[in-house]
Amino acid sequence: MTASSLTTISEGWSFTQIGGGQGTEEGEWLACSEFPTTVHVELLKLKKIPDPFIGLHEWDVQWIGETEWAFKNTFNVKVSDLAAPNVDLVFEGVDTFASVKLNGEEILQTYNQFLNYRVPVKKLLKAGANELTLTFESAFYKGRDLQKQHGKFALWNGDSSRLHIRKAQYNYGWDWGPVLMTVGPWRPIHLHAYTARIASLFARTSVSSSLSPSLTVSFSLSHEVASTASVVLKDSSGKVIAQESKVQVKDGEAQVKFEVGGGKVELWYPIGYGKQPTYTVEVAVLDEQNNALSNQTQKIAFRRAQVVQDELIDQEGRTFLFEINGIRIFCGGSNWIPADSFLTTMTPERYRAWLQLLIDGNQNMIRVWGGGIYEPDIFYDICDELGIMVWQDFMFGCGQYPAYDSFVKNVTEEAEQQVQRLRHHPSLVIFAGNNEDYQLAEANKLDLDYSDETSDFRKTTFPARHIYERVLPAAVKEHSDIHYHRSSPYSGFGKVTTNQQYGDLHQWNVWHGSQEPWHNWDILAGRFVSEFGMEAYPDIRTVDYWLGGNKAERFPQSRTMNNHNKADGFERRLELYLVENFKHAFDVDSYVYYTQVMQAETLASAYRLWRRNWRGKGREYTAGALVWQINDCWPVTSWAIVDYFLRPKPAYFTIARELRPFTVGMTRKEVKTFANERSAAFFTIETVLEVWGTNSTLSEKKATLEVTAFDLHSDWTETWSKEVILAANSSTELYKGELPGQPKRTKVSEVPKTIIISARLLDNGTVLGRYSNWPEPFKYIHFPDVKDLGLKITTGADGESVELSTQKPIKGIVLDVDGDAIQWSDQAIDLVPGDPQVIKAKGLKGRSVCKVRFLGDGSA
Ligand code: BMA
Repeated sequence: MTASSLTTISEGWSFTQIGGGQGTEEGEWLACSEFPTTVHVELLKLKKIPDPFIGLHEWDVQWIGETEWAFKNTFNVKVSDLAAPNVDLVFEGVDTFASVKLNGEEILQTYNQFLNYRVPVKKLLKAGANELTLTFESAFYKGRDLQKQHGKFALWNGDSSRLHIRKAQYNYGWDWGPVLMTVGPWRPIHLHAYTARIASLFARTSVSSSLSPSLTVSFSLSHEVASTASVVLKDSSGKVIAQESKVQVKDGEAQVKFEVGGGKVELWYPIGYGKQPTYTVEVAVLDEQNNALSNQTQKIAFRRAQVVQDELIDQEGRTFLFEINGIRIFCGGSNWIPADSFLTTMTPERYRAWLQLLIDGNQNMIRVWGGGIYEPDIFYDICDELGIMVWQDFMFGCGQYPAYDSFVKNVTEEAEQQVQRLRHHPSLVIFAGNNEDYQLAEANKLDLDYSDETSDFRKTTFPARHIYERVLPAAVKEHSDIHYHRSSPYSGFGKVTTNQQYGDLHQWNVWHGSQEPWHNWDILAGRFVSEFGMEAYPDIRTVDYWLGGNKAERFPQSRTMNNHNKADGFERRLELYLVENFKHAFDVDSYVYYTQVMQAETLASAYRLWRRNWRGKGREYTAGALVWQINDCWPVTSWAIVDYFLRPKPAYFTIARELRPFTVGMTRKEVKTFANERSAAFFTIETVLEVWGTNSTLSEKKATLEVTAFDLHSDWTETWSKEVILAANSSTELYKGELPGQPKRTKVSEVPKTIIISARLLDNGTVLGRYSNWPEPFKYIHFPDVKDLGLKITTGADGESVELSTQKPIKGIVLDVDGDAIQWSDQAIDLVPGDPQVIKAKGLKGRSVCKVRFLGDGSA
């Protein structure tokens, strides 16, 4: 018998537009430059279309999504392959509706971008040249047809026909993304010859409440063949931890249980709480003559992951928190959207660069949002390796999805495949049914009675409850041990999705909704805030990319700028938050700066205030904050904290400061006390300062809290310090009292002084954390003359760092140079006298910093 052989068909592909048209001549087959691939990517490389990321060109390529395309390949089959009892074609992913023909005969019709297809083709193959063609229909037209047949349903973002199509939903356009309907064989295609193959492998790790690990490996074969197997568990250095050979495969199935307790394996921890040891399970199936039939290797790890929903002390509701290996962890992280409109251009290096940004930014969780894709294996592999926890949505977003039979069958297959593909990743700690579909149902008053768990939801106006409450949880339960949550957000306990006491919350009342000031984040808190955000322009270089040299359009209100912001009412909203808070200029460079500082302030204060709510066991009032969003899929102004070209916005750094292991936070509030009940004219206003610290480590930390007050308009300062103990894995209140330097006021016309409070946590001189609190709104501040500030920026002797020092407090310093962007270690820096800061500047190469922006830099 033959061992299996897997050949990837990646060379010699060509493509054509059926019937010819705008891009190609009829019958003209163009060579593909790479494979897997999609049409836009190829046409762009051939310069047959303009770059849709520049100017208004997004709209010049819409015809591609409403045209038919074909891809073909002639591949060689060896006589030895044909000798195998089974030969299959394996399609790892097809986008989306293709008729697949082998030597002229249709072997497959694809219907779901997220599916993997395997087709037995031995009978149709011949030795030598064989021809494979994939002919694609327009997914958009297909969706319109299905919509006509089954109904038009409610949604936010995109075209309603998307609800019928199992294709990345953001392709239809989103409030941060262009309409780019990709088409083509977007994942590899292989020819697989074999006798029997391992059809499913489940290396089921489990860790008990006493943290004792166990491992059960089960697998099944595609065909029953008399065989035995060897199963080996190795550590990452290749050392064998446990093994069993001559495992009998009965009825095509086998199971092995390994004893891995007693220190044989180490547990996997999220970043900040321990190491990320991984192991491999190697299964080798042998026939009776001991010839290899099939091998499979899977990387695994041991960890206990739970979502804890316990009652709370002193507050209503329940926790929604992640406990890993018995440790309750505050999750500070990001939401993730697909990192490109053209997914085949994503490389492992780009994935790594993105995920490394999370680590460098002190983040520990990423949510793969439901309007994108189930990411490729490499994404989860890197998360496993780096210790990033993954929140995985199923791919449904912002819609009233249908649940007719063929649709349910389609998504059942998808869920089963994806759960089986992803379940072994230790990083994956939760599956959620969809993004905001319950919220949409509430907003649209669809049939949604949370107390009804038994009806046939398919007969209601919210049919997809059938999918989220039956189909998906069943798939997750049958094929994995991962926690299932019905939606993001979902409160549970009969509460609506906007409930702040139960479940997770998307807090959009800053920006969307009631457009609250960001200063209200504490009032707006939830048990786990899985989305919240604020927009800002990207790096000016990114803006210049999409302008494509069009100088006439280089102003914030231009048509081109507007096409590169897809959010409803974005001009009003950006300006609302700017005008309420900043005296600002409106030239494009200034608009980039002010929107970025505004975003940086908004987002940092959310993390600061919500981390304060992590108050120790039983008092985990807020257990997570995931910013909407870390990334972009094209060059755009959006809520992203890092732009399409991986250039961080200042908010990325201010969030990183709030997620350090130790931080110090402050609020100032004005407390007005009237002389008596009847009076409106007689009162005192006291400015109250509150200071707290946080500590994400598992041991308490002794530190010195140093508080210094400055008056922006005099030389007065005051400083005090005290020894404090930061409780382990929680926040600790450190001070509450009068704000130094600000006497009580008795009249509103008595303008408060511009007192800046700088607080630092010190550990024998090392700064563990720092934060400055400025009076707000910033727009009221009279900033000193730039020449009187005494700001010094000196390039370090290493040429790759700068030291900043000042004679007067300065807020929101953003540094830049001409030419290529520098990799800074910090931005939106608040600087005070006596506390110089050194910022790393990779790529500076000894130059001096020539662009410095800050509040009061004379631009406004
Ligand atoms: C959320 C997301 C996205 C959207 C974002 C910004 O609710 O789930 O659908 O892009 O808001 O509006």
